Formats: sequence, structure tokens, C-alpha cells
Amino acid sequence: MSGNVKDELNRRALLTGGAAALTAACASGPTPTSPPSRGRFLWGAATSGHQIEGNNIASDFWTLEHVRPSPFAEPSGDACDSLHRWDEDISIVHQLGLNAYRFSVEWSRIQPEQGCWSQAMLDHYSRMVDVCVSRGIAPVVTLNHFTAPGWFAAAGGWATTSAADLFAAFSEKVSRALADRVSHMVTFNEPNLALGGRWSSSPPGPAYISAIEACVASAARANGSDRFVVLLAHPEPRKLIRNVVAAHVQARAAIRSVRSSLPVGLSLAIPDDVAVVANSVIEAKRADVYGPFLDVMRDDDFAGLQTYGRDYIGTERAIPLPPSAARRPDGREWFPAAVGNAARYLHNATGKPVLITENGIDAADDAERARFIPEAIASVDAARQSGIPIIGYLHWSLLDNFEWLSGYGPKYGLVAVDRTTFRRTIKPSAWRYAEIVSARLT
Ligand code: IFM
Repeated sequence: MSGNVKDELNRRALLTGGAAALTAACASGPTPTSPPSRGRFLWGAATSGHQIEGNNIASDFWTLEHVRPSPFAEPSGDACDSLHRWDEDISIVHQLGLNAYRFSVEWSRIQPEQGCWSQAMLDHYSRMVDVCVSRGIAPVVTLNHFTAPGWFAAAGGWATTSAADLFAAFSEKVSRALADRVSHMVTFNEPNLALGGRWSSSPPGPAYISAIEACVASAARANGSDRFVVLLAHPEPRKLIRNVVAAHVQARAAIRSVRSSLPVGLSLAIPDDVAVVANSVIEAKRADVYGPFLDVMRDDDFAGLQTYGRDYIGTERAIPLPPSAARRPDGREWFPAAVGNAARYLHNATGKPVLITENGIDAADDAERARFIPEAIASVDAARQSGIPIIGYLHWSLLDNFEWLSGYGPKYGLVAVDRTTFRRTIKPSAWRYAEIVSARLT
């Protein structure tokens, strides 16, 4: 980005309070206003608790990371220490001139044991919401971003019919604490991810499946249980989906019982699916992977979309990249326009306005991200111009963070985080994004 825009954004951050004022506001307690950005297009960045907070020790994933054997490249550990540095993170969102920040609340911190609620953690997330609002940033809050409490997994998790009641009770607690100031509430993050494996061009092989099974069995033993049920680490995820869908429906009702006007939805992982042959199984794949959620989403307020690329669907599953595809230096496809196409599909499938809750690129070379962002946004613009109601674009991710099984290797962040000092460094791609947003919000 040009130095001028960067200076202008920094000047604006200073004029409207900036980081120093934010710190002061935290200390003295900011005065929340009404939720910002209602009716405005949301330009933001996204994170999730487990991936950035650090030491989420009561969660199911923490156990999976630490038992042996474990397929995780490394444990999440301190992550980005955002449990303590969240105000700095929000300050960066503000400095970039964005008007939305998506983050998730960690169920295992709020309910570390069944029947035990932490008011202190509800207060913590409430302060995050307050600071967002006081900075003119719309807080988009996710209730479940993959992780759940260890006690929940050890009691059967999403395999039990009581899961919906337990999740709805948690959702109501969070709503009572935050809903009056939250902009949008996302119940589940990519609950369909576990269904996609068999349609992939390289479905999980027996070695991978047995590694996950051994890890889960070890986690169950570590908890003195005969089971440890985690949606993303279950051999038969389809058996759990009915309970997840019920949990979404009950959580939505719980949220609306607290604040009926708060927009609620869930976010699906949806690539730009393309039929490559006349007898492609594209519709069978869509019915199998998205279908279980599409019906209930028709009663939501928005449809959350998370897109990272394109799938070429053949006669049985996705096929490997065709030779004609444009490739990145590492061989992966270069196709930033996937997000606009997927938004079209999701709106047509649900009839709902689409909130792009994630879109981004794993790029060690930040110059690739700086090229990706304008092209992705151009595809969103094109979809909007053709009449698709899209209400926001939240880039994944604000920070380089814990990328689940892959540990800290992948780099999705607009901001680099030093793994020892936790120092944040805003990357050039973030300023490129800021420049595009600045031209639209002024
Ligand atoms: O990091 C993940 C995120 O937790 C869910 N959506 C995809 C991202 C990149 O893999």
C-alpha cells in the first residue's frame, strides 16, 4: 500500500482514539454504544479462541494434542497469547480501519466442568465485545469453532442426544452476557467439514484414520472414559450430524430468546464446486456435505460462508488439479475468485444473505496474500453486482496462528506473531487490504 494510505489510517486511528486510547479505555472501562455497523457492509478479520488464546487446557483438542499417539504436528501451547493480548489484537483491527472482528468464545473456559460456569470468563469476553463496540468494530461472535470442553467429549459429545440441550444452555449463558452488543452470532464453524473427506481427491487413507482413532482412544483413557467424541475426529461423523443440527436449532432459539433481533447463522466450509464432466457427482456431493444444514439455515438470518479454493468434481469425487489450472509456486491452485462463486451457490441454496466469515490463503510469501486479497474481493464485488446479497467479508486470519493438525507451520495471518515474544507485526498484505477497505468505508 502507499505510505499515504498507511499514514492516513494511522492518523485516523489516532484521531478516533487509537491504541493508546484503547488501552486507557480498557483500564477505565469503555462506554459501549449500540452495536456498530448495522446495515453497513462488514469488512473485517477473523480468529478463533483455541487457535490464538493459548493454554485452552480444559478443551477436548488440548487433550488430543497431548496424548500419545497424537497426529498433531505440535500442541497449541501459548498460541498467540491472545487471552492476554486481545486488546492489542482489536487495536490492530482498528488500526487497519476494519469495521468488524470475528472471534470465538471457548466453551471449555466458560464451563470448565459440567454444572460449573465461570463468570470471570464471561466477563472477559464481554470486555472484548465492549472494546470492539467502543472502537466502532462490529463483534461477530462464534459459539463453537471446533473445540468443546473435555468433559463434554468424554461424556459422548455430539454423539449424545443431550448435546443439543448442553450447547443451548451454553449459548444462552453467552447470549445473556454478550448478545446486547454483538453484531452477528455464528453458532457453529464449519460443522460440515468432517463430511467432506470422502469426496476429496485424496480421501483420508487407513493410516490417517487409524492415527486419529488411536489418539481418540488414548484421550478417552486419559479421561477415565470409554469414549471421547469430537466431531472432526470421529470415524463416522454422519452419525453425529443430526445432534449438531439440533444443537444449532436449539442454540438459535436460545439466542433469540435473549435478543430476538440479533442476526444468527452458522458457517459452512464450501469450496467453489465445479462439475468437470457431464455425469459429475457435484449435486450428490452438495446434498451429502451441505444438505444436512441447508434446510435449517433457511430459518437463520444469514448464511455463513468459508471458502479457500475450488474443487473439480468428477464422476465419483473431486479430481486432482487439471493441467490447465493456474498454480502457485508450491503447486496449489491460484484461484482467488472461488469465494464469489461459492457465495452465489450458498445464497441460491438458502435464500439468505451471505456473510463471508472466512476467506484467505496459506502463504509464507506475504506478496501472494497481497495479490490474493484484491482478486478475492473483486469476485465478491462481481457477485454483489449480479444481485447476490453479501453482507460482509471477514478475512482469515487476523493473526498467524495454530492451524490444528499442522501446528504453527501454515501462515494465514495478516499479522505475523513472534513465537517467543508474541510480538505482532502487521504484514504488507494487511495494509493492502486496509487500502481497499479504506476506499469503500470513507
Ligand atoms: O484455520 C482454519 C479455521 O479454523 C477454519 N477454517 C479454515 C481455516 C484454515 O484452514
